[in-house]
Amino acid sequence: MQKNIVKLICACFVVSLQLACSSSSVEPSPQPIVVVQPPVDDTPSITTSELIKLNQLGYFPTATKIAIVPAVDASVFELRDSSNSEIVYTGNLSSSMTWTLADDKQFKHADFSDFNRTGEYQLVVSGVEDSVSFTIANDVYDNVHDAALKAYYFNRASTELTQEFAGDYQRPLGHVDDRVEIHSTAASPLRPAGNTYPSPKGWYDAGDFGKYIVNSGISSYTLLAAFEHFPNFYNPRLIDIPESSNSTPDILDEIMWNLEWMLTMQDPNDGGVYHKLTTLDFSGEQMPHETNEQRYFIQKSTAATLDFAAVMATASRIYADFTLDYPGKADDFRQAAISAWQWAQDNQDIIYSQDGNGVSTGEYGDTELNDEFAWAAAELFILTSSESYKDEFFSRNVSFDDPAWPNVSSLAYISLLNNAQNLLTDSELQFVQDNLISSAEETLSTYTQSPYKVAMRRSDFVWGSNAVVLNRAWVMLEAYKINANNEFLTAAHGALDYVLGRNPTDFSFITGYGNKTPIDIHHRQSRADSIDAPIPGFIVGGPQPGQQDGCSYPSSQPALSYLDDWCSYSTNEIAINWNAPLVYVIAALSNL
Ligand code: G3I
Ligand code: 9MR
Repeated sequence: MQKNIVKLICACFVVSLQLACSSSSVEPSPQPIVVVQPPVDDTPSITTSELIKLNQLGYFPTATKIAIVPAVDASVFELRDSSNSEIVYTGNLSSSMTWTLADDKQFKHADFSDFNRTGEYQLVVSGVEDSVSFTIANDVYDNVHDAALKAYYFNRASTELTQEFAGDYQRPLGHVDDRVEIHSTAASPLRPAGNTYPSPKGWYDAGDFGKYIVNSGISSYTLLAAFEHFPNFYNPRLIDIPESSNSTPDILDEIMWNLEWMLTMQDPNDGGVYHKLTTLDFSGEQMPHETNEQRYFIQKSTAATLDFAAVMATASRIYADFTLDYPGKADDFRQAAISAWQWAQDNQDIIYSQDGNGVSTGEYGDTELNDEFAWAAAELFILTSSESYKDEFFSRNVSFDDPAWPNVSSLAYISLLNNAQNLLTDSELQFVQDNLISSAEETLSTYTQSPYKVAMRRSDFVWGSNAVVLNRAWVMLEAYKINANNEFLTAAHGALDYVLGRNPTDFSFITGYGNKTPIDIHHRQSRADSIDAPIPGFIVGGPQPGQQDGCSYPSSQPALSYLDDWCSYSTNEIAINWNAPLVYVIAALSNL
């Protein structure tokens, strides 16, 4: 106790010195007081087992930097240089607050936003274990960004992962997908049930080995948007994949692996697109090459066909600049998009449902297709400049909903804002901007009012909640492009801080990045290989109270209902549509 009092007096002295200094200066003080004196004793008695929650990787120098500190008696905090324990900054803790989505436990904020010197630091508060060591630097997220992108390579189907590119995670060739069977639900006169066709490549959807068009659609689009919006960031960027030596940016090589598969999901006879390519049931805890169940093309659907059309139209405009490595692809994508659109016009309401069809892999069922029509129309308008597609977009009159696999209206808005400003009338552009901004402002107000500084409401804690956090951040970043209000950037940054550790579970949710990260993820390769650590760079689904897997959770609270266990496929699986906004958000925060 005595030690704590000495420490507190010391810290208070520094705080008052700092206040005195800054109030006497005319200009705002650019840098806080530096005190070189080490504390008298740096092993305070710990009065709580709760940890300090902050971004375990760290922060950009100019970012808003808020840590969540359990509500101990202390009223001040210190930042110490990790290399020599020198106190480099002190500040006052906020008053106590609670978050109803996390058990109403009390906590305080430690805000060190105005400390912007690069280095390695720890946050120290009397009565709590010192925080993990974190970095303040401009390149603090470079490695996690590259790992999140490289994760797609690790989820490639139909290929061997060699030691050269996969290191310890090398694995033999699996899922060649050269003889995929037409399922009875997918039969047509020219492609009857039982016939087989090749459908190689693509990314495994998640921890399972299925390949699903709806989810591939939003995932591919989000990565394409990252490249299209930030080409200078991606042009020189290498992630060490087999195509790294060609002249195309690696991100586009990686996406091409999936686009080439998507093309094979279209029936060339009519333009319709199969909903998914999977086995009838999920496979066991096996490596890709150990599985041998028959895989099927399963039912054409309007949602899959429209998502396919949108992605193909987007890809056509982007790969038109990369004909050296990908000659003819932009034309193939364009044709594929147009014929898919045509099929959807003739088949406006073919919903995929697996009620009674004997298939139990992921459903990705969606009954509301206005947004899919609007998205495909917007991308085809951008590609062709044809007014009929524009009219279709506006006639669908879709509200702006945050990006998610069943809600793709926002993707149409985002493409129109980034690519069609010259093709729209002033009032059309205004309509598009207003819709995005009003949705973004609601999210911003959730952020502003959030005691945990994350723009999440109770209803946002669904399967894949971490991607909800990040997709909402993406919307903040699009809003910032329209209206350079720094609060949008701060809210987007808050989302990254949340998934990297400033959340009530104490986990950084990205495998291999942070001090406490998911180990036992629901990912078949990571489960079935003989390596303890999971493949790095994957973000897990995250907390949500549904607990659909029936595992034993530590809490039923929305933001605490998370389990780092293979059992927990509803919170601890990984998925391609969850990594994509992580990639986008880091790219955008690094460039805006
Ligand atoms: O549509 C309803 C909505 O009306 C309601 O308000 C809301 C309340 O929770 O639920 C909505 O349905 C949810 C649906 O996703 C759409 O968001 C379901 O409850 C929820 O269980 C469902 O979860 C999906 C899950 O598969 C189970 O089908 C996830 O979004 C989806 O990401 C996940 O995807 C799986 C694939 O099927 C298979 N591969 C792995 C992948 C990741 O786990
Ligand atoms: O492993 C499957 C996972 O990839 C899916 O996302 C999840 C939900 O569809 O289902 C998992 O498979 C489980 C199955 O649905 C029920 N039995 C247990 C399986 C996991 O061990």
